[in-house]
Amino acid sequence: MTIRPILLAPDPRLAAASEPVSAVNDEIRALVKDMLDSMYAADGIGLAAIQIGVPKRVVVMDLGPAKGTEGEKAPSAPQVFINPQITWASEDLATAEEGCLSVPDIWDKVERPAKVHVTYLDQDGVQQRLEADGLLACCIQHEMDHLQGTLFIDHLSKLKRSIALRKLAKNKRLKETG
Ligand code: K1U
Ligand code: ZN
Repeated sequence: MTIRPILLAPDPRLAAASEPVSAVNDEIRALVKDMLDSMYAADGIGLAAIQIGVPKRVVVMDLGPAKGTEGEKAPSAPQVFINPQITWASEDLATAEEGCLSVPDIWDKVERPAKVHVTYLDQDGVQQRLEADGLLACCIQHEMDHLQGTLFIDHLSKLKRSIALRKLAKNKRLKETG
């Protein structure tokens, strides 16, 4: 198991666009495994490759029910999206509370299309299609934003975003000084 450190805002690498994967090979499958290990270790439900410093268009998610013993979350329904593209987004919008492993301890409401259709490659390089609504639609759009260098706090008002960044900096200082 390889748990890689997760980049934290305002790391400039999180603001860069990621490159498409040219071939789904063992190197990409090893990246996917590290991403899943890192996501589960951080108690997340999604992760984009750039969050562990790899600027490739790869996303993992697991919205499965929490399993395991003593409150421990076990892997339940991992999903892997390579070169995902949104092919359709509904006009109707949904608002949901979002968090981000790269923006720890900050949650806020974000409005996005309620439903999306997504095409992507799976780990065997086979083209797949997903119709998503609810948390799945919210999470895949959040993760695909990462591939464009966008964080959920970029969807907030200027004031809310600067409050979030100040809170992040304060939390970082507190962690460093104990
Ligand atoms: O991109 C990320 O950093 C992952 C992010 C995904 C996400 C969450 C909520 C709405 C949209 C997208 C997270 O996983 S944040 C952590 C999280 O969801 C969580 C953590 C502990 C307990 C329960 C949930
Ligand atoms: Zn995120």
